[in-house]
Amino acid sequence: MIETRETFCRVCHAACPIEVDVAPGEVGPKVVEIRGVRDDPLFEGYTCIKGRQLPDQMHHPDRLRAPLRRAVGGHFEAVTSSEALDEIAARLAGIIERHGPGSVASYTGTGGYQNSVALAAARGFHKGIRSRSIYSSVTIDQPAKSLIGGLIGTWEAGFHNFRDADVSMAIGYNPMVSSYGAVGGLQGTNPFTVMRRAKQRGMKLIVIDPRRTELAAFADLHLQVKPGEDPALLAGLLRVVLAEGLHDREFCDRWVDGVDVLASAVDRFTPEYVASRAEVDADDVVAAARMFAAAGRGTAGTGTGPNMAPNSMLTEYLTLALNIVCGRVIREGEELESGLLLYAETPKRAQAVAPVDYRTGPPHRFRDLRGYQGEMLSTVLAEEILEPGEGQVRALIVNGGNPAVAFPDQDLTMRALRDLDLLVVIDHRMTATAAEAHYVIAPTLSLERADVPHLMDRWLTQPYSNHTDAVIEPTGDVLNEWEVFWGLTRRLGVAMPMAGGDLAELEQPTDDDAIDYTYARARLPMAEYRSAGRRVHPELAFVAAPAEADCTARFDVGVAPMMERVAEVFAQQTGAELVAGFVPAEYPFRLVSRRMKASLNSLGLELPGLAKHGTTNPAFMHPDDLADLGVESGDPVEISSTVGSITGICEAAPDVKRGVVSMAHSWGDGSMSDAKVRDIGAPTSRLTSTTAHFDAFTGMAVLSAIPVQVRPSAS
Ligand SMILES: Nc1nc2c(c(=O)[nH]1)N[C@H]1C(S)=C(S)[C@@H](COP(=O)(O)OP(=O)(O)OC[C@H]3O[C@@H](n4cnc5c(=O)[nH]c(N)nc54)[C@H](O)[C@@H]3O)O[C@H]1N2
Ligand SMILES: Nc1nc2c(c(=O)[nH]1)N[C@H]1C(S)=C(S)[C@@H](COP(=O)(O)OP(=O)(O)OC[C@H]3O[C@@H](n4cnc5c(=O)[nH]c(N)nc54)[C@H](O)[C@@H]3O)O[C@H]1N2
Ligand code: SF4
Ligand SMILES: [Mo]
Repeated sequence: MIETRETFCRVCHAACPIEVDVAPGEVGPKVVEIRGVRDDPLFEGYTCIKGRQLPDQMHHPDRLRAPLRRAVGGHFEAVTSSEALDEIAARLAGIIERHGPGSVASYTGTGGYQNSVALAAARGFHKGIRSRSIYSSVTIDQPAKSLIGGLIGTWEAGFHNFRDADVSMAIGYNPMVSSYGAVGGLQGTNPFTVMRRAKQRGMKLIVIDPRRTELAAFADLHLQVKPGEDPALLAGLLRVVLAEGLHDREFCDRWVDGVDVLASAVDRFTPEYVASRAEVDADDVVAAARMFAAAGRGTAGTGTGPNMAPNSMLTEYLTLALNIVCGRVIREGEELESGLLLYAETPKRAQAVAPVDYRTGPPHRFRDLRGYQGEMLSTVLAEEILEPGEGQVRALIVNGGNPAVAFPDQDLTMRALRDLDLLVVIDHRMTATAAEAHYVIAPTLSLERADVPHLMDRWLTQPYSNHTDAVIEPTGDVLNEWEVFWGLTRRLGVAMPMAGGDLAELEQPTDDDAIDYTYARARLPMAEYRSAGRRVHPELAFVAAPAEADCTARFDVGVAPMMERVAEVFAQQTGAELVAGFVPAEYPFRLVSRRMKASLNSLGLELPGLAKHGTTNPAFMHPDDLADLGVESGDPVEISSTVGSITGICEAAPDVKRGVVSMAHSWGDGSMSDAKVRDIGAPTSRLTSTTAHFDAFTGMAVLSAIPVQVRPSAS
């Protein structure tokens, strides 16, 4: 008998509501099929190919269903979870005694982020043992987004919504594949339909991307920018807007400092200069600026592409400056899209919040970098592991992540992982990182746990709740991520402070206890959130309140460090000059990052329904570039940066700009060899360096627009 239960997908952050058909199986209930929930007002039945593999993922024969321990001979042996946690706790206690609490680190990756309590549990554990060594993938994703308010300021009520935008400028993101978008509306929730409707109501779309992406196919104007030249292009757009007086003067007078400083800093970025530098048409630069400025509503926003390219903090700054000088903020009486139901309520007044120094986190031992917002930088973790001395990291708990292939600088990362006294990995797959571990803990997977859509809560276009119970009982000796951290704090005899109190005080907490403790300050109290089910709450829409009469806070679009950067950009021939060792004639290509439909970072190849779409991360290049190199689709090419080389399998792609290699990350393994590239791909992280190519503000390594050379490969 098949029973249908409702929940939401958690393969990626988008949280698409789904119906799950469950049938009795030999060892327990079995998920046989999933479908999108047609009548959902936001998602309208949308699912993607990854979500549709959930039945296979849940019941995969190779799925880890019990913990593993590295035995004396180096192989893995079975161990129960309570034995594993006993042994791990004992080893952590010894490490803390020898090296101090800061020597114990955790890294929460994309798999952890998909569980609404995993990062909070890791934070509670760190508080309990008094270790600040908390890391997550946020700091190798778009860290400029978290920090930029510290330079330019913010707006309490936020920037314009997508739902009534007249224009949207998308700089290096592709929601049609990634379900990610700088604006709500394109984050998950049926992006193709949402975009078609937006176009029907007359919204203009400007896309700035070196690839003619699935999003660019909808664009009124696509600027196929040379990778890494976004700062020059944005300076050029700002010049047109400011020189032609297209900005919102009234708004600027009341709320914005530095407009004249910015105007003179960008004055040299004429359309002709920008055109030659960014390899776009000068007329298109002018047209894009006018199209954006002429619209009454709508914003420009960036994605991972430019956030991973050189000068990412400057790109983010100039993008926000464009929104700010055009006054694209929510005004008094206007509605915000998301109800932010899971987060503590804060005022939403139509007023600026002045920039505050963000360099306040604990210092790293390297490169004058600091942690922020309660986390340390993943781009510095390998050095913190390898460098002896006070503060050295000796134990690492990987909470649903795969640093061996995802972290920048693969050589350094692999050395660091192998140098650890203790590596614990929580993952249902034997990944390249798990292969290095002392213990691998088998987690429950999404359909086996209660959850809330905590990432989407920020981006949903209406106040929307969707708590889910587990839809099937797990089989095997599997633990929810919170249980790992709770089990360790209990054994170590320390507290596990979370928003709702000390979870370690509870004798047998449930998933829902962990949720209650994590979201104790939720605007819609968790008991109500839970009983509301999947529902829109129009009555909870935020309406921007009036500004305080005496509010003196202002944006600053002309801060000195950023204006200096603008001058530096002008002094360079190309953004690639920021990459140490760059020589123009030797590195004529730029390798850019991209997402692919049938994988989620390193996840996917193990599932037949995804692997049939390809078992390698092709090096997509323009057909004319392939012809010039004398290679064809399917041929191996050697791709070398200033720090390393990989073998890629090239594939002709007319949608890729000439001179560009477009390639997905987190493929391959930790062997540092690409002998199996056709079967498992190759990690582009080997072409990157955390120490030589990074943004001084965020510590972000250059992971896109990487200068490379491409040669036919002998192998
Ligand atoms: N060169 C280059 N490098 C990049 C990027 C790039 O564009 N270019 N992108 C960067 C970005 S944006 C990110 S976010 C990082 C990704 O970095 P990571 O998040 O470290 O990498 P993933 O491969 O997503 O690892 C997630 C792991 O979680 C596991 N997992 C899935 N579901 C669950 C679960 O329910 N529980 C547990 N415990 N585990 C689960 C998966 O099996 C997988 O091994 O990579 C970064 N690195
Ligand atoms: N299917 C799928 N979905 C995913 C993921 C996945 O691996 N697969 N990963 C998830 C994760 S971890 C994240 S962080 C989000 C990311 O979500 P997005 O930011 O939307 O990621 P991408 O789809 O890679 O889009 C980045 C775009 O930037 C462009 N680009 C690269 N370099 C430059 C540059 O220098 N300048 C400009 N202007 N553009 C550039 C690329 O061509 C690409 O089209 O996606 C998430 N969703
Ligand atoms: S977009 Fe993300 S949440 Fe939605 S079905 Fe695909 S993997 Fe699942
Ligand atoms: Mo990411």
